[in-house]
Amino acid sequence: MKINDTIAAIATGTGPAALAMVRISGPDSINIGEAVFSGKVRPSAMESHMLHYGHIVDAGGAQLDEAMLAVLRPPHSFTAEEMVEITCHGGAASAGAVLEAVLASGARPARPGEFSLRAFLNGRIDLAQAEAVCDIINAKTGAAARAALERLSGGLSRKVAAVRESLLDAAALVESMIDFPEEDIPPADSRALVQKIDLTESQVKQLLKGSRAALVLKDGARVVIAGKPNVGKSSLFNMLLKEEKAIVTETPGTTRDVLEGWIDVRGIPIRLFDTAGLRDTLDKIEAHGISRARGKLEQADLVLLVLDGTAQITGEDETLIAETGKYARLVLVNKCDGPQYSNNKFDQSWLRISAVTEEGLSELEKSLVSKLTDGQGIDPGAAAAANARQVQLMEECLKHLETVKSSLEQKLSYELLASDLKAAIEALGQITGQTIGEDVLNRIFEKFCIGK
Ligand SMILES: Nc1nc2c(ncn2[C@@H]2O[C@H](COP(=O)(O)OP(=O)(O)OP(=O)(O)O)[C@@H](O)[C@H]2O)c(=O)[nH]1
Ligand SMILES: [Mg+2]
Repeated sequence: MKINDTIAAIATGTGPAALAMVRISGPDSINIGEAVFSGKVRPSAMESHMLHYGHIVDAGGAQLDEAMLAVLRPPHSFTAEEMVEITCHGGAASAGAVLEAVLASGARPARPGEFSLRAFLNGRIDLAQAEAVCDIINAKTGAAARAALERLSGGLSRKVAAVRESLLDAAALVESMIDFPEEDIPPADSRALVQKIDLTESQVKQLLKGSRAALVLKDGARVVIAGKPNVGKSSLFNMLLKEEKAIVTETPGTTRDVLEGWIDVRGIPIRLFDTAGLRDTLDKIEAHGISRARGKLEQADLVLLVLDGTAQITGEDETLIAETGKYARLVLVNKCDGPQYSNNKFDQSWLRISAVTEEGLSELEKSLVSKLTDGQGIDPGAAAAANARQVQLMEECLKHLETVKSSLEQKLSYELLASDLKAAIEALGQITGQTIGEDVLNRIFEKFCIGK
């Protein structure tokens, strides 16, 4: 991919804001800055990374906005190219007018993710780091942002590169064996090869093992509260949301529509749903709500089935306990603050909570994290595959390593082994982008936002 033009975009979000930024990257950046900026210092004479006050003007010299301009000289810029950043007033009109002036002076509108693509193509960051840039922008909790920042600073890339290096060593060893008959190969070399393959396999497995936690941190999870009417679903929803969003009354069948809200549970962004109590009903509106509730259950990453500990467990509860068994779920016995109905038989694993006194909240949070991460817990510093592409490539790498191992066991030819080893190395290379096609790159970067 050749880069020889200059791109520009508004890098900040839409809507009213104090400030906005227009970003320019490419060989004409400073020339364009000269054309649109009027201030004490000309952009071509500016020191790198220093802000200068002035005005943005159109081709006729009319002032469009007050602004600060910085020149970022290569290679010390985000794209490693010559860049200019103009900070102007926020809101659609001002930044739009500045961008128009920049485009009129010769820049081309940037495509989504094109600044990051250039940073990647110019070797400033690798592909896993570029993906992390996107993850930081989309992070919904502090822990998710920290995990993405760790990937941007190369946490995952370094691990992947180290494994790839080991495999390259193994490949060199195999190449050296190809020309020799089996009996001439020192047993120590064969052992070293097996050891290297085993070690890399366990390292890749480790990176995959943490992926469930990394993915849930990045993408969040859908958690649906369900149960029969009046067990305290909406009270639990409000408690977790820390807001009286749902109507709570002592009348069964209060909630009709599905309600939702975002919560942060120990770093995991959770989209929480409150639903209508599940029961047989002749009420047409309630029946609509119940069918919506069932629809939500189908899409849930985790179901919180709520029971009422102060009342006798009914056939309706039993049916729901059986029915929701097919989902990932936690069963919660609510109202543990009240007088408990003594003849109920509850499973040991069911959590006792109170949506009124918040008893059991900490246990509930702990169980939520554990369920959603397959018992891994959340560690923003841990390196792990953090998107479907990385997971797929690591799985591909493992598949090839398995073949290498079975070829070794069956004493098949080293040529065959070398080609599987190469495929494993290539899969890892695609994670960081060392070996990757243009079409794949375009597919990855088009998911980014404009200006990044
Ligand atoms: N003592 C006690 N009462 C609770 C608790 N949780 C809910 N309640 C009461 O139980 C009643 C029903 O609560 P809701 O939260 O509306 O129950 P729901 O499951 O959403 O009910 P529907 O929307 O009708 O399906 C209300 O009177 C609540 O105040 C709890 O933990 N302890
Ligand atoms: Mg309710």
